[in-house]
Amino acid sequence: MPELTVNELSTKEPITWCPGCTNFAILTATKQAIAELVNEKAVERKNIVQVTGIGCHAKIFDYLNINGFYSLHGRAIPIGVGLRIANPKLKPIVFAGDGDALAEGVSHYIYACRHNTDMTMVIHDNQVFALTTGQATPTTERGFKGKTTPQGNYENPINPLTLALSSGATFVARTYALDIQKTKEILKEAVKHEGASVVEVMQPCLTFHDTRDFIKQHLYWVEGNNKQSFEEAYKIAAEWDYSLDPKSKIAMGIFYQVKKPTFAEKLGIK
Ligand SMILES: Cc1ncc(C[n+]2csc(CCOP(=O)(O)OP(=O)(O)O)c2C)c(N)n1
Ligand SMILES: [Mg+2]
Repeated sequence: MPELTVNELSTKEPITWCPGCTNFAILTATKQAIAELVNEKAVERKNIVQVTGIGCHAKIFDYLNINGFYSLHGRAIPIGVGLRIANPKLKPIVFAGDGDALAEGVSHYIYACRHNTDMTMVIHDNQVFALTTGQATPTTERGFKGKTTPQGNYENPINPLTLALSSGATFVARTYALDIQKTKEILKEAVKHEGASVVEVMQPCLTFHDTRDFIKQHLYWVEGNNKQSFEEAYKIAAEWDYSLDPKSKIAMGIFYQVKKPTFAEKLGIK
């Protein structure tokens, strides 16, 4: 079989993200990750299924040339669970927004982690509802002025990674969209992992929540840590409270990876 190229994973659809959108970087990292996984025979192209919700992130569906299911806002995760259970050969990659996965879809997020469903959840975290033009989501910092919070967001953010860990996810990572190489590597490990993989990709929205400078200045990479320790992973994941506090330290990398029975294994259908 000839090598699968990144070009073959592209479509001819005109891309409607804003110029410079950090989703372009996620698309590039994803195409590179899939090409390498297929060429390394870790997974067959026909078995990778992308599932998206609705939002700016979900437009990736039109630009990524693999099988897929373009679902509803807040419902990408249960579609991924259903695909994995109905056809155990499939490797779903769910692309969900922070609004998608943590507001309307949060019960599905918790349960996919709790069941340890063998699939990858890529959370495009721009800390805003972008497609609907700039409202606060569960990860938006306190004080953010948007269309639904003109006097400033009065809630504290939900941390998607401590939530994933405490719900039972067995692979938990955070990355920065504009580091395409690191994002590609983490996505590959997430897809290879057997169990519920959560990859939070910080992807500042240039139009409604542009935190590029803040995130770049405050991030650091966790390398070679003890990925088996739940307590250590929880501590690293909880370090940043999603605020724009100048003292913030934003850990990036794979925080946790353990092997536990998957949903399909527990159901005896693998
Ligand atoms: C069932 C349903 N609820 C709400 C909406 C409205 N809606 C569409 S996109 C969107 C915001 C998406 O935000 P997020 O998931 O963070 O993705 P982003 O656009 O930031 O990538 C909302 C609320 C919808 N289309 N369908
Ligand atoms: Mg969003």
